[in-house]
Amino acid sequence: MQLGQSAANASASDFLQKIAQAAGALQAERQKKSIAGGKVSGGLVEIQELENLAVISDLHGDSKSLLRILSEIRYEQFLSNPMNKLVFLGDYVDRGSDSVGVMYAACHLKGTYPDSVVLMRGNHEAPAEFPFSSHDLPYEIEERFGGRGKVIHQKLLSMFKTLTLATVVRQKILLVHGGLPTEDAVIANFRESIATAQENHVRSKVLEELLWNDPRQIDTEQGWEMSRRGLGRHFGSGISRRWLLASGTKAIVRGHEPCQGFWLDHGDTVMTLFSCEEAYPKFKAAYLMLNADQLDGINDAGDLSRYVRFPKLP
Ligand SMILES: [Mn+2]
Repeated sequence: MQLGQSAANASASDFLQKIAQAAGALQAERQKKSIAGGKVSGGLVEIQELENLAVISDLHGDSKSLLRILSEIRYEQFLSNPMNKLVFLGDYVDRGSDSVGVMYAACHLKGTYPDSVVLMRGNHEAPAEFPFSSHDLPYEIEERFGGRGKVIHQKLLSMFKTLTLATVVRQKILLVHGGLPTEDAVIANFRESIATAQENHVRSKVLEELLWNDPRQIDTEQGWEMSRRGLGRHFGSGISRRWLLASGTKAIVRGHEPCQGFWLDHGDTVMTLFSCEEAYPKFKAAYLMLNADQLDGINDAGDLSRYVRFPKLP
């Protein structure tokens, strides 16, 4: 595919140009407070009107899986319609062999089709205050671009601050990278909490929880426990139910954990979706693809599972 070749041959200047275009598109939609068919409030995107929805989850530097999925959805045609939406759940980089290729493609898509593409933030695109591993992106950039690697990395870190933190699609689906924040006040005031999570990330846990939390069976009264990851929390089904009520949606879709393409939790209210294989050869890559009528028929994450697709091997 041409996009794959452009990414593979990109010079430092080419990559910087793609990053600048994506950053410009992200800033513009925040200033305008809108995207075709929906609105933008800081880190929160709410899409009301759309024709088709595709969701791609963690890629972790697996550009082959990304290009296969893009080719299956015939992305140039798909994204040329601003009412078709392609949402990325974050974790573009680290672990796989081609973080630069995946990041280049993601920036190209957002810069070229700003109304059709939602780029969400994963914990591998976290602010510098959160130490995490493995983080090989800076080394891959330096190896490929040498002396210009530092400025490329700086520009990426600054663009990461404006990636979307949660997406609500039509009173049906709530999309996050990791999971749902657990504090009562955050759930009660979820729009404002998500909209400002990046700006407040040092004094509040909302950003950390969105990027790191995992769904688990939890028996404690408070409905959550500390995560073994060292950052974030495990949230129980009570938290999931309260988020569905607060946001008026039917299903939560998140990435963050490898699985056989997808996995359901919390009585079919939460779907984990995963889109890479290279760094996780025991698991399968998958993506979601459905139209607005199919979306309107959804009553839980179990209903969504019939729209999970597994990209065919070449
Ligand atoms: Mn993750």
